[in-house]
Amino acid sequence: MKRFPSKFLSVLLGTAVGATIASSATNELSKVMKERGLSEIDVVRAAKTYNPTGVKDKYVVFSSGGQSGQMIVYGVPSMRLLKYIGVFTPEPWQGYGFDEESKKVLRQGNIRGREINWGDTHHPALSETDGKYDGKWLVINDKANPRIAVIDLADFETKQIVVNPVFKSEHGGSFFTQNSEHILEAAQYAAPFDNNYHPIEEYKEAYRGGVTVWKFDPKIGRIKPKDSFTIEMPPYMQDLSDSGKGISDGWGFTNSFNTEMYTGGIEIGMPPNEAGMSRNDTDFLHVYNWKKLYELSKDAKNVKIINDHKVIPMDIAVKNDALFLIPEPKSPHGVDVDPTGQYLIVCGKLDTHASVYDFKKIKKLIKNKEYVGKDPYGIPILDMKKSLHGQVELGLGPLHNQYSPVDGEVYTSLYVDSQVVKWNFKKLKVIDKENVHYNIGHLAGMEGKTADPQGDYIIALNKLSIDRFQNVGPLHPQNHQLIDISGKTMDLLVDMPLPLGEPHQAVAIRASKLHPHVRYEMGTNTRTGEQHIGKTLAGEERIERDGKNVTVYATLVRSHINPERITVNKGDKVTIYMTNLERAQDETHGFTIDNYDLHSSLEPGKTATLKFEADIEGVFPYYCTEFCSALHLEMMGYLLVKDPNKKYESAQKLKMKSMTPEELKAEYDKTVAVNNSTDAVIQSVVKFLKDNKYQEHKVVSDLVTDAFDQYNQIPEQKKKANAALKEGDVEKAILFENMIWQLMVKTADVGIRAKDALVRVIATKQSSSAVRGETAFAEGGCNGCHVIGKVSSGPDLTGVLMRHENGVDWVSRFILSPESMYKDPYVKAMIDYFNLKMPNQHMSEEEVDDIIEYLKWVDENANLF
Ligand code: CUK
Ligand code: CUA
Repeated sequence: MKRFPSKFLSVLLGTAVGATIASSATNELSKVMKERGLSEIDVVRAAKTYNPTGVKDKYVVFSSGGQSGQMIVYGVPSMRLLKYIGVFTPEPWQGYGFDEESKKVLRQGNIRGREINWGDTHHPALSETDGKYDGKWLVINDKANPRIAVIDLADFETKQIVVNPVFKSEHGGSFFTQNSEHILEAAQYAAPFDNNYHPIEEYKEAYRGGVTVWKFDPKIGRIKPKDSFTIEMPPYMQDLSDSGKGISDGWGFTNSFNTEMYTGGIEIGMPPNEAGMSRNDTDFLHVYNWKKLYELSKDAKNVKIINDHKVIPMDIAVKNDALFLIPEPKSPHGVDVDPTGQYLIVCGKLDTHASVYDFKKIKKLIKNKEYVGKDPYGIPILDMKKSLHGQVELGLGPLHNQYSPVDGEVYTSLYVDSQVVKWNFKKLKVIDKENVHYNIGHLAGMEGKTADPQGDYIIALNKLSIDRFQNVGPLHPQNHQLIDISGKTMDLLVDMPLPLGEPHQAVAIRASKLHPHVRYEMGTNTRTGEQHIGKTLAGEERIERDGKNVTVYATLVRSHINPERITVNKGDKVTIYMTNLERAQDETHGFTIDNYDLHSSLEPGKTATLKFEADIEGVFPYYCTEFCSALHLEMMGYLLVKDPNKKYESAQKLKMKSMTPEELKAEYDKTVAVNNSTDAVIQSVVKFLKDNKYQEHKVVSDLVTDAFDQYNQIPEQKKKANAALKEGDVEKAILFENMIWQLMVKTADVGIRAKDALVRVIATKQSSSAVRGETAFAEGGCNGCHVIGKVSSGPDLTGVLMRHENGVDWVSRFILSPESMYKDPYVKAMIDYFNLKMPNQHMSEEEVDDIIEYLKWVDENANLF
């Protein structure tokens, strides 16, 4: 046997593992490494990110979807994609923007009456309690069309979009305050607050920047626009922001650029914006007391109403000591408050330094009214040097920061250098640098901007992916790189291409903090959380007509849509309420009508509405769009639209030969017999489940509940079958018996899943060798003839090791070289009985050892098969 030359494998495999197992795995591993050209460190990195099937991630990342106007959800450390969430953009899979309920949410994002169907999402934020993530709500901004959306983490659906009433673009959003009472949103490109024309020459007088302080109700997860206000600010281009926490709670911080108030004009021979907007050595950090301003905003005399929205003018804010400016190195980008709230780090794209401001110093200057001057709008300016804790040279193009659980440690992205730098902002010392691929923007730490950063990993959100992935054309995917920060120095583990827009920022939360539900209460309008007016239970399905308005109350359940025919007149206005009656997990049904540009996704318990005008005559199939069951294709019906002004000739009825009464009776008997034997199988599964106390295991008992949901519908169908039989309608009785069989199949389907799940929980744990053995058994095709627990085209292997003297030896020899044993009297008898010879599958010795381990495990749990 070949030995792997290095020691690291024994570390990898754990010292407790037996030598044989280790050496066989070692062999395999060294083969794979050679074939794929992997180094030892590659394998270690792979092991740090690999999730075996069924194993879940420790962290969940919510990434902005950039220009897709969506959100991207993925896991860390596996970097496996979990979901896209439709936010500012219609998303057909989720029915988002196609059913009435979600359309209502999407259309809240209309601006001045215009439908907007995309967004430039930048900064997601998770709701906080005491500065720590609570896993309840997620918000994200749209830079292009200044809006903020709220997503409910109970179901990962978008519930609200609010348009900023005064900004024309924004960027410094969205940032939750430490108890999610408010969300800060700063403008980007200064513009008039009203919606009128103002010549660019009046830039300084009529154009404005600002920060909107949205009121948020963390109990219901909605922004309250009426209770929100905007702080007017000079037409400096406000940029990223952060809200204070701990000792700076109540305060907000917003960077800016273009304090030059330059307005460009290449077309008239002026130098371009990029030159004029970066002329000054410093720009201004805005420091404001949003808490005080919020109280002030409640009094009408402190606010101007613009576009139906409260605005606190600059002079009111200044008069109340609630708005200040501090110089900061030119063209800054990120401002990030540390976990205690005392320090804020400002990074400038054009400065190699990070500037660490000390809020205690800032507060003292404010208290003593120690100003170095005022800006042209009368806002007091604090001394930069006296506000600073210090500055550190980090490298070229520092942008954004994420904190570590180690006191004073922070990670900063270097855009130009394409590096992540780890440094200490208290001691003002650089500790470590890690190269990443080209042009990192944000970086995402694990809860790295909360009061409770977790460390472990950091993700570099790179702008370019040149040469990293398979070329998919000139538009490249983004590249998120996972970095292990648990050691002394950083270690880049893996790249993940993100194929959906340019995500600027991502936030990561411990998976254990998320508790989304798997089903809705029956008849829920999921976008409002309320009972839906169209909620329809089994037996309540109907079609109502009121003049030209047709309302359909429909249900969906495996595997039919009720009703299955909807006939309307051309020109009718049709409303279809659909309720998914399923209680079983993951039993979503989709619903569409061909040619109508409609789609809905109905998760268990959800009610949604499709509305349309039946404006063209014809026959339109409708169907379920999720492959939900074996009879999914049959889950369909017809919308028939007829023209009331037309006469239709009925087609000649085709004369079909019908069955004789004897034939019908025979078919009926056969159907009933099949049902009876299917029921016997179900009963045996039920007995097994009961004998093994399935109720004690939540996963199993949930499945059993799902199974009985199906099974309990049988008596109703049986009644109908018997009634039909009594009336002499054997044809109909057969169809109802068939329905019973469908219900039985669905019951058995879940029931067997429950049985498997139960076996998995109660069986003894498989050794890693037995696990490999089971795989070898399957991959070698052994299960083609040998079904554990059953005689099929080969003998049952339960107990095989005990059937023969020196069973282990005997079985090993037989697998390795069956031909040599065909003459053995026992083997000969078996060959005669099954009329089949055990073939040589050319297994290796290791595989045979593993299979033996697997068979031992089978014997230990023989009672379960
Ligand atoms: S911004 Cu894109 S890299 Cu919008 Cu936060 Cu800095
Ligand atoms: Cu329901 Cu397919």
